[in-house]
Amino acid sequence: MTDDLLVQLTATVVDGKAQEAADLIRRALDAGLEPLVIIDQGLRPGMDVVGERFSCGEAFIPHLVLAGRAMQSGMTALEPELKRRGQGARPAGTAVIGTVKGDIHEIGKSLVGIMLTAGGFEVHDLGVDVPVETFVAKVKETGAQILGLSALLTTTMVVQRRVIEALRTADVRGQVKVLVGGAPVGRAWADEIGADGYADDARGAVAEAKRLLAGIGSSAGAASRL
Ligand code: B1M
Repeated sequence: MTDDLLVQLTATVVDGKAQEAADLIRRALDAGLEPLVIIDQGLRPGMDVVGERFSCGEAFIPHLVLAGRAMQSGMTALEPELKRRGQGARPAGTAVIGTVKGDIHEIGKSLVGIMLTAGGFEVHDLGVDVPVETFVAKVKETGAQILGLSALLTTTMVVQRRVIEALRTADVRGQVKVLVGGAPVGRAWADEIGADGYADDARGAVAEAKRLLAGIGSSAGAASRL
């Protein structure tokens, strides 16, 4: 029955049915499914299907928009449960996150924000299409230890590098660990631009943020010292 709910959830995202997605999330939680299983095996596969269809010309921008709304509606329904599970955890630190300038993809970044909150971080989510200077100003204002930069387009990945350069220019690079992510981003890119960390999904982002604050090195961490 639970497998059936996940299959139905994937279909509601593909079909862009926001209200049905939220209703199914509540049924899935009532049936005892873990929120992360619901995301990984219910919601996310729907976005992948729509993305593949878009790539081969079988889906168009309105389909992406509707699927995005359905996924976000599902995440909104899941958020209280994810946050509840994070309550009582020792404060992990302060994080500023956002999707870089030129890029309006919101869902993955929001999921990273929700998971960081659930993982005990105080999160300042700057939204999408965030100018380089806004990231720098927010890091200064909040004294954040983690800066999370999301980019979903090959054309906007380069803005992650610009933010890191701007942090150096503003003399705050040493105060904050920079975590990068988004579909086209990989560890090699993180190393190349001198980011401290990289994660390929929201769960990984929380683990990576905690690892960075614990000061454990990695290949990307080594690059940041260049
Ligand atoms: Co766009 N889009 N899109 N899109 N879109 C992609 C990314 C694309 C791969 C689709 C495709 O061609 N198959 C393609 C990019 C190609 C490329 O550059 N390599 C693409 C394109 C081309 C475009 C436009 C240019 C289309 C056009 O106008 N011709 C345009 C660009 C607009 C802009 O940003 N300037 C565009 C627009 C849109 C919509 C606005 C319509 C909509 C977004 C709606 C919204 O966000 N509110 C949209 C959507 C929905 C998608 C797809 C289908 C789904 C993205 C998504 O939400 N996935 C996407 C194809 C795909 O990814 N399958 C696609 C679900 C989400 C949970 O996953 O965002 O990957 P994701 O986030 C993951 C990880 O990446 C990671 O963790 C998240 C959760 O596990 N992660 C991080 C993300 N950020 C992280 C940060 C971290 C760590 C991990 O640390 C800080």
